[in-house]
Formats: sequence, structure tokens, C-alpha cells
Amino acid sequence: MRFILLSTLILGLSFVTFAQQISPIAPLPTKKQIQWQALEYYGFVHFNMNTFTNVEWGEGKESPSNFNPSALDCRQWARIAKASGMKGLILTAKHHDGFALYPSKFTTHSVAKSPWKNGQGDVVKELAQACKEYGLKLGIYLSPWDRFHPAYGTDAYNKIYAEMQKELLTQYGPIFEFWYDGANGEGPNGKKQVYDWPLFHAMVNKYQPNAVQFSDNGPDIRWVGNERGYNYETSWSPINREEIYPGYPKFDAYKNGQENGTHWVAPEVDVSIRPGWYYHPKEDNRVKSPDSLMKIYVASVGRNANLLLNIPVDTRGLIHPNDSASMMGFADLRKKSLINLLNPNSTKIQVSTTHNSTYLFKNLLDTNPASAWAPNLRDTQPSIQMKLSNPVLSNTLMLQEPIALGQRIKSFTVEIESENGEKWQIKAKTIGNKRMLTFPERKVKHIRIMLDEYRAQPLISNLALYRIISTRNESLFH
Ligand code: FUL
Repeated sequence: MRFILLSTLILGLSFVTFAQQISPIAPLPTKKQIQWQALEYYGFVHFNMNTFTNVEWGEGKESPSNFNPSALDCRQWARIAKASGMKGLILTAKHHDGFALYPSKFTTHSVAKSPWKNGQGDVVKELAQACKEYGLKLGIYLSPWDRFHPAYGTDAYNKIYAEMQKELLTQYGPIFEFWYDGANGEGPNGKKQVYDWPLFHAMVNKYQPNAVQFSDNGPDIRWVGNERGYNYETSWSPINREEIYPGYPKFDAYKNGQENGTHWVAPEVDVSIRPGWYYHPKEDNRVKSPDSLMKIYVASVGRNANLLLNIPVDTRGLIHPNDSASMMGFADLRKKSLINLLNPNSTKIQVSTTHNSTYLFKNLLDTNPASAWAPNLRDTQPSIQMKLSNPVLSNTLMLQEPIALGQRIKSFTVEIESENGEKWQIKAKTIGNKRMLTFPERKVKHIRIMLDEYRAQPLISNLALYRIISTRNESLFH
């Protein structure tokens, strides 16, 4: 009898525990996609033959003798990247002209033929060592389009590309991201290559299973749809991945992702700190300012994407001082701006309902992306109200969903009231990993968030109120 009672109790308890958990809604991110999303900001380095020929796209006919940096120092890149808050660096190991920055056995067009270090150098190796020293992750860009390789346009090229992947994936330690661009132009023999994407993806999955793969359609993370430094306001991580491919001509129709997309493939915003991807001396005074980088940050990380900021390394093989000054200015603005002004002691939070004790509103201010508040299932107008007993000068509200459980919120409304009674209403659609909503800078005393539509029981993991400033300590918005 005692045994039966005990078993019933255990069964009952486990049912309660089970009922407490809110079920995920597909598609879901994998563990490596969740880890990637947490990186938020990392760098791109376009440095290759084009740096020396002063063009954006080489033709594959350039002489390797052009490649001769006078003072190449990957430790300088890593030091600046680390100090500016980047979490990793992705290097153009091979661009469209086919020149490889490492001595590959599968092409004759590489640093091995250059005068740099008498053909004994390896930029990938130097960067891998520098990243390790500075605690940065290393990523690889290996352009499938190759205007040099004699095999380009034939089946043999796919195998050659895969062998080059293998070299890069096995000789330089852990790789966090593998980057395929969408260009697929004419090769030297006038042919267009039919790429063996399943083969390329399998190489990364085999040799670096923890690396995410980027292209127009993933498989793990996707191109945002422009190179100007912003994501679109409505941004779904799910997308019908199988309907598109790298270089897909009607990509515009997919730029917002898809509410009912089949796969989780979150967007990445790639943008250069200068007009070009490669270094051109005439652009030395056209480096984006810290204020402009901060706006890019809000429109990328603040719109459910990660930010990949390109730094064109110069002909010496160094980051130019104008670029590093801007990167450091941007880091300083993030440090001063991204301070949560919602003080738990002076913010009174009221929620319409609570699902149960696992999903309490106190989770909203704990900064943990996994814990969350959830309303009761029967709540038809879930909402959060925050009253600030000490109104704070602010201009941005940040919201997060716990993405491990899937992206849920389809539309929401925010009402903001200032100390002197001015009111704004902001209507928005998606949140995803992170959403930043900007408004005219005022001393805010009251915020109401109403969740209007959702794909499944809604969850909010974190909220923050920021005062995002320019280098002149003015509001960056409005
Ligand atoms: C594009 C390339 O064509 C550009 O040259 C650059 O590398 C950019 C990041 O990707 O597809």
C-alpha cells in the first residue's frame, strides 16, 4: 500500500513538473546555432591579392609577385579586434580571383608563389595563432567562385574545393564559422560551375561539426539580404531553406525570413567599415564613424541578427589607424550605452498573468537568455507594465525571446510615458533573439508591453532600457 501511494506521488509529481515546462515550437535552433547567436559581434578581414592590385574583384590573372605585405602582423589585427569587443575574425582564405592565403596543395596560385617570406608564409596559420593568443574565434571565407583555377567549370573543381576545405578545416584548430559567398560568375574557361553544396556542407560537418555554415540559405545561418549594415524590422529566423540557394535571384522575397519557415537559419548582417571590402588608399577618410557603427549595431543585433563587421587590412598587412580608432570609438559607445537603466529596486513590474512559478516576471531582469516570463495559457491579452519610481532618461527598449524554445511573437505594442505625461505607442512585429525599439529621448516613467499575436504561448526572457548615445553624448535617435 505504502509502495502504491509512493509511486502515485512520484508519478503525480513528475506530471506536475512536466506540465510546468512550456513545449518548444519548431523549427528550433541547434546548440551550435544558439552559441553562435550569443556571439553577436565579430569581424571580417578582407585581405588578399586585391589589397595589392587595389580592386574589389580580381580576375585570376594577377601575378603572385604582387602579394608582398611589408609588415604583416596578425597579432595587431587580433589585439585590436579583441580590444574592440569582437568575438572572432573571419578571413578571406581565398577570394574570387583564386589566390590562396595558405600554401594549398590543390592550387598553384597561392602565397607559396609570392615573394612574401620567400614563399614560406601562411596567413591563415598566423591568424589562427594570433586568435588563439587573444581568445578570439577563427572563421574561414573560401570563395567557391574561382576565376583562376583551370578545373573551374568541371566536376573535378568540386572535389578540389572540398580538398581545400579539408586543408583549412584540419590544419588550423577550431573554426567557428565557414563562409560561402553567393557569387558564381564565369570562370576562365567561360563555364559556370554547378556547385556540389551537399559535398561542401558534409566536409564542414565532418571535420568541424561545431562550426556554423553561412550562405544565402544557410544551412545554419543566412545572408540578411543587403550589404549596407541593417536587418529588416520584421525578422523571422525560420525560413523555407530548401526553396532558395546561394545566388538565388529572388532573394528579396525571403529577406524577412518566414513565420512558418521549415528550418531555423538566423540572419547575419555583413557590412564593411569602409565603402569597399578591400583596402583602397582613397577610402582612408571614408571609414564609418563610431556613431554610424552604433546605428548599424542597433539595426542588426537589435533586429534579431548578428553583426559581421569587415575591416580591410592595408598593403602593409596592418589595420589602418583610422579603422582601429573607429572600432575603439564604437566599443566605447557600446560600453556607455548598453547599461540597463531598469533598476530592479525602483522598477515595479506587473504582469497580466503568470504561467507558473518557473516563468515568473523576475526572470525579465536577470539577463539570463534561457529563463523567461510566460503568461497563463488562458490570458487573452498578455501584458507587462513597468512603473519607474525614479524616471530615467532613455531612448531604447530592448526585448528578448528565449530562442531555444522557438520564435513565437508575431506582433506587439509598446506604450511609453514620460515623466511629464507625453505618450508614445510603438507597434512592432517580431522580437527573436533581441529587438531594440528606439523612441525620442525622454525621462521615462511608465512602460506597457502588450503581446498581441503569437505562434504559440508567448515567452519573454529579458527586458532592458538603454540610453544609446553618440560620441557627443547626445541621443543617437530622433
Ligand atoms: C560578396 C563578394 O562578391 C564580395 O567581394 C565580398 O567578399 C562580400 C563579403 O561577399 O559576395
